[in-house]
Amino acid sequence: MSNGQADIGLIGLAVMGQNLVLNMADHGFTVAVFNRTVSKVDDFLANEAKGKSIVGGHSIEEFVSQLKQPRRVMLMVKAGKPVDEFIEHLLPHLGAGDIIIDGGNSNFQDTIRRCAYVESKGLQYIGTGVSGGEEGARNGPSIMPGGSPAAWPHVKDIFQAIAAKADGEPCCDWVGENGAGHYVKMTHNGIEYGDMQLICEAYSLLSAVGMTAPEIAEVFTEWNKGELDSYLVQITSEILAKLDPETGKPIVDVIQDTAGQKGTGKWTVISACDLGVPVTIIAEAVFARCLSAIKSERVDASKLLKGPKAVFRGDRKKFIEDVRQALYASKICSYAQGFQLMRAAAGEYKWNLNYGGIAQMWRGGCIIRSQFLGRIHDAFGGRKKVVNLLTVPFFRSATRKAQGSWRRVISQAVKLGVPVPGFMTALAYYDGYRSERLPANLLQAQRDYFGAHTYERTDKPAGQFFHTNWTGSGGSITAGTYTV
Ligand code: NBP
Repeated sequence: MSNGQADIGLIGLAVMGQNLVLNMADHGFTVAVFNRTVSKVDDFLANEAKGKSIVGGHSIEEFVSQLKQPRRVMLMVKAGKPVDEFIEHLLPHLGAGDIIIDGGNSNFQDTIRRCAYVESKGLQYIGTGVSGGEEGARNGPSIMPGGSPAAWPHVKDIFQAIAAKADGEPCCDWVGENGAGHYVKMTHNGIEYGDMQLICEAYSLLSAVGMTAPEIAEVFTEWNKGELDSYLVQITSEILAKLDPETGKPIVDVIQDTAGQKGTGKWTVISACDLGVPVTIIAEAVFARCLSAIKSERVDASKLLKGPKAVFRGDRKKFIEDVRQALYASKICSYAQGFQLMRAAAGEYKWNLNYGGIAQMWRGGCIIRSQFLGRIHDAFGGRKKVVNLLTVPFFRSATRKAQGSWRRVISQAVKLGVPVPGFMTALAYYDGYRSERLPANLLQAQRDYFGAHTYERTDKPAGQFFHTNWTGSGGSITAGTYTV
């Protein structure tokens, strides 16, 4: 192949990069590749890429010379410093209008900074979320691009061709300016943490009433046929059914109960705190992983701290249905919180997010893909303004139907001493969100008592602030108002 013919270049030949390149080649695009460890370029060309429309460079210069103009260079490298380093290596070899795309799990704040920097050099920048892991990258991921709007028409055909499809529509569309794509991907990952935690709590409750992993696998298989139909429920049933070839036991029973995390859930919660949005289910999911990680402390504490002696004596079949409803209602709350978070971020960072479009992007290819996202897509149809998904008729009726079960499950968990932080915080959010009056009146009084922070009154217009001289000795001086 002659130089300058590749439609796109990709740097970073690890699991995601290689599979994306093969996916692009399958869709008729010519792809140039490069990697820090250059020997991986030759290995790839000689093996997986053999006979396909894929070329390789042994230096950045050679790689760039293989690209059509405007040059499109996608980075699929480890998030963080490697992205900044590659941008610096690339800039001297690229020109006005060329496009640098970061497809890794970068922090959206880094993407905002990099987008401004690359644009200041006369180039275009895209920060895009890519979800679906190895399998998604190969056969159709969910792709969430944001950055320089003028770059989108130049990558749209490639991205939409390689993306997953749901009802024939690509799970990829333009998200918004600068860090919007990576923000939406971060929120996706946060929601993924929530979904996984809620599923684990359902499994934990069913185990606590005496069910074995293969029995619970069957329950998940059934659940996957209804409202909970999703990739994560499907793989959960497969995981629970799998036996360990060494011991013959269910493999989940021999896997250590300490969870890892790479940080996108934590970023979601940090952003939620910054924006003042209660994403309590994702927060509990992050903290549940933290609690799981202190295994040796838990082992010691298990010998010291006693729980209830209760055993389950109810109807197991009814309980299984109650758990299903509790899982469904909690999941609705988690997505309601996630979309509230994106709405607040859109206001803060001036992004014009299309929430129905985001639900569509998540319907296929990614880890949280589900039938349920189709309902969310419909709820936002035609860019309908939705303050909170909980108030949409479909979800209102679903939570109303589920709440008896939800409350019974949590009561049972408390009686049995089974931790279900996700279910509990979801219900607390539901009850809090539907409360016309919360005990924050007392909280404001406390703040005013010790810090003269003032309060508003129910019988006076909002925006007027009052202070009480609670002890008779504090005087009428008030503290400056601050938020958070
Ligand atoms: P990794 O995140 O493991 O990154 C490997 C690539 O980064 C290799 O090309 C490696 O080059 C390069 N690299 C590293 Br490591 N340090 C570097 C440095 N200091 N300078 C330059 N290059 C460096 O690969 P991955 O799992 O394919 O993920 C790629 C991106 O996609 C990441 O941001 C990841 O978070 C994101 N992502 C991953 C998944 C997944 O399921 N794995 C899913 C969705 C998104 P080398 O070959 O020379 O070491």
